[in-house]
Formats: sequence, C-alpha cells, structure tokens
Amino acid sequence: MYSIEKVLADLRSERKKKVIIDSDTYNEIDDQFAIAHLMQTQDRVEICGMTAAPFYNWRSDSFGDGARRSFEEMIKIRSLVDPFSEIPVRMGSACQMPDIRTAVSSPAADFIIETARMMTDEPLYLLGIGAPTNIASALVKAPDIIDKVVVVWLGGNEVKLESNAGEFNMDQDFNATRVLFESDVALVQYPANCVTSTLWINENTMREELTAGENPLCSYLHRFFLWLKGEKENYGRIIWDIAGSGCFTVPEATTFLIQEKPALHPQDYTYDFSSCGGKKMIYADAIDPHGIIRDMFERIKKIGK
Ligand SMILES: [Ca+2]
Repeated sequence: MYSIEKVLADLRSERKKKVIIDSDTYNEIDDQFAIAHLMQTQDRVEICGMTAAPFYNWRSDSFGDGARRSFEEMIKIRSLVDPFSEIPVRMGSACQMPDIRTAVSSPAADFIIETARMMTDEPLYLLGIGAPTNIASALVKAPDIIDKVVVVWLGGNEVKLESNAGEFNMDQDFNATRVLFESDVALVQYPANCVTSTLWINENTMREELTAGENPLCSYLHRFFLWLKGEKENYGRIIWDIAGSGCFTVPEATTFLIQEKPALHPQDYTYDFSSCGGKKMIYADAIDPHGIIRDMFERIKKIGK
C-alpha cells in the first residue's frame, strides 16, 4: 500500500500518472468538461479507461439507466475529443451496493480489478466523479487491489461539518462511500461545499470560451449549456467535476492536507472520527477555481488543433 505521504508527493509531482475515470457522465453537464479536460492532458496522465457510474435523477429512469446513458455519453465525449481514441469504455453497476460487504458485479468493476492487478511499481489512480459504486465494488470483490490503487473521489461535504455530510455522489450510494472511508484504500477526497462548489462559470465566460474553441466538443457543450439555460438570465453552472481532472492537470491549484480518515455514521450520514483507528487520507481543503477553469478552457480549446 502506498503511504499517504508518498501519494501526496506523487500528486504534486509531474510524473505521468495512470488513471481510470469513473463518471456518471450523463447526470448533468460537468462530467463532460472533466473527461475532455483530462483527455487533453496527455502530458501528465495516461487514461487507462473510463467506466460508467450509475445515477438516478431527472436525467435517468433508474440507476441502471443512468449507467447506460453515462456509457453512451462517455463514448460521445471520447469521440468529440478524438474520433480515433481507443480508450476503453466499460459499462457500470446497474444498482447500488446493498451493504458494505457485497460488491455489485459489472464490466466496470472487473476492468478496474484487471487494470489494477497489472500495476507493478506505480499506483493506478481511480478518479471517481460520481457515485463510487463501481470503484467500491472492485475493492470489495478484489481486496488485493487496495495496495495498488489510489482513489480520488469528489463527494461528501467538508469534514468539519457536524451535520449530514451527504451530497449527490454520497447520497447516490452511501454503502459504496463507506467502503472508501472505512477500508484501507488510499483516498483523496474533494468535498462539495466550499471546495468544488467554487467552480462556478457564468454564461458570458461559457459563450466566449466555448465559441473561441471552434471544435465539435466545445460546440456540443455550448449547445447543451444553452439548452439548460433556456430563458433564464444571468445563468451559470458549477462545473464541479473539473476539480477531479484539475487534480492531475494543475495539482498546484489544490491545497491538500493530510488528515484523519473518518468513518461514516450509517444513521445520520455524519463523519465519525472516534472510530477511524488512526487511518489517514488526503483532503482537498481548498482550490483555486480560476486556475482550474483557465487550464480547462485552454486545454479543451486546443482540441483538433
Ligand atoms: Ca459527476
């Protein structure tokens, strides 16, 4: 297992890292930016694959339908960034984990296991930007890979919070989230409130940057943004998930802390530091949203050029 100190030094280094992106791509508009951002960062990452995470909201009929739609959206984004890309894409879980000891089988979980087992002298980074069902299922099904992976997960609210820590990704699969916090896996947490929530982009910036891009990916994202905007004025969106791609593309834009890894109370979804047993994790305490947003637009505008 990689020590937390070693992982932090690795994150801050320019070493090219192997990454699998696990994303609920279709659930809104932010995952698409994050995938494109990371695909445009081949100087710093090698994307070993992408796995479709389940979700259930107004953009899907069920968790399984969410994974299926995310799978299709991933393939679309992959091809808009690079029509010749051969990055593997795998279908994810059709449901949530029923408890913390029962994995949900899926091609995504199996792909994560197979890829992790091939690692010899470097970690495989699992970038989770959705419900962590696929990632946690892989860890539960094949505990031997815990020594070979680092999970970078966007979810939960800040650890200082004494009330319910839930947000969309945690609430979508609370058992899977507990696996990330309560197992020995090396975890990098980007909380939602006060951290990824600062990644707000207004309609003027979206129009200027995406129009300047003049490529199929930027055109697609702009059309999607305008559809979400509808008749609303002074519209903007939080593009949460580019904190995850930014972790690899501009690590200097995140203030990382090493701190105790809490457990999670199953009753009220609060962090519990009384039973953490001295485990440590890396915690994104703050980000420079402008640095990440600038890097993202600079990279996606270069698609096709
Ligand atoms: Ca997401």
